[in-house]
Amino acid sequence: MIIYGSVVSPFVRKLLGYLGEKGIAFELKGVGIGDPDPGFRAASPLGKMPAMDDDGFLLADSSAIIHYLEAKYPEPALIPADPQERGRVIWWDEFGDTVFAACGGKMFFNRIVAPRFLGREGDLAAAAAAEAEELPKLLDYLESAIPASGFLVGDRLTLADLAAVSPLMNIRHCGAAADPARYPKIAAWSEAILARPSLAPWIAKEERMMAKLREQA
Ligand SMILES: N[C@@H](CCC(=O)N[C@@H](CS)C(=O)NCC(=O)O)C(=O)O
Repeated sequence: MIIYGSVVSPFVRKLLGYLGEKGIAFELKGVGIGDPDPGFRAASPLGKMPAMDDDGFLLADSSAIIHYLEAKYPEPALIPADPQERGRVIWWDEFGDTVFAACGGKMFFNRIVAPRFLGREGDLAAAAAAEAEELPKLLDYLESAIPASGFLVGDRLTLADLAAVSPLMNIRHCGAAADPARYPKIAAWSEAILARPSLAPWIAKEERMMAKLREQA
């Protein structure tokens, strides 16, 4: 199976963690925004990452790919069968992919992607507004919702944890990591999820990339 994407995309990071937790073998083919790679363009009609080629079956969108894989490889279940748990997992997947990724994206795109990868100025006012006005509300909600189990849904890792933790990395790359004094539960939960063997090597790789970018600046 080929996965197209970049390790710094929140949607790709979520999928990489999912694949690792499921033990599904894959090859990551690195592509950037607007990449002309024909395999990527065929798999992703809108040119967005991630996209997948599973032995000729092409699919784009992190959640679409994950639902396909969950049906194909049911164990271990990362989308629970229990109706209430399933509903809450999908809630967190939406939270991660929509409001949280959008807020982190305004910060990460305008401060890092535009100037460093696309060679143009980012909208720094939009990044600052997202950090000042959107981020605190989202972090306050997340802090209030992390249960004592250390997992967002039930007492084991699910897609919920991968989806909600992923945009935090982009925010962290912008130097705006959640303050552990104000957000102790987010700090402990995110540290534990990001340290899992499914994610840790990818996180180390993207941190090396970010360090290199800072050196070049
Ligand atoms: N809902 C999609 C979002 C994918 C997405 O927006 N990916 C971004 C990178 S983080 C992208 O490829 N943007 C390029 C573009 O919009 O042209 C998913 O979950 O995969």
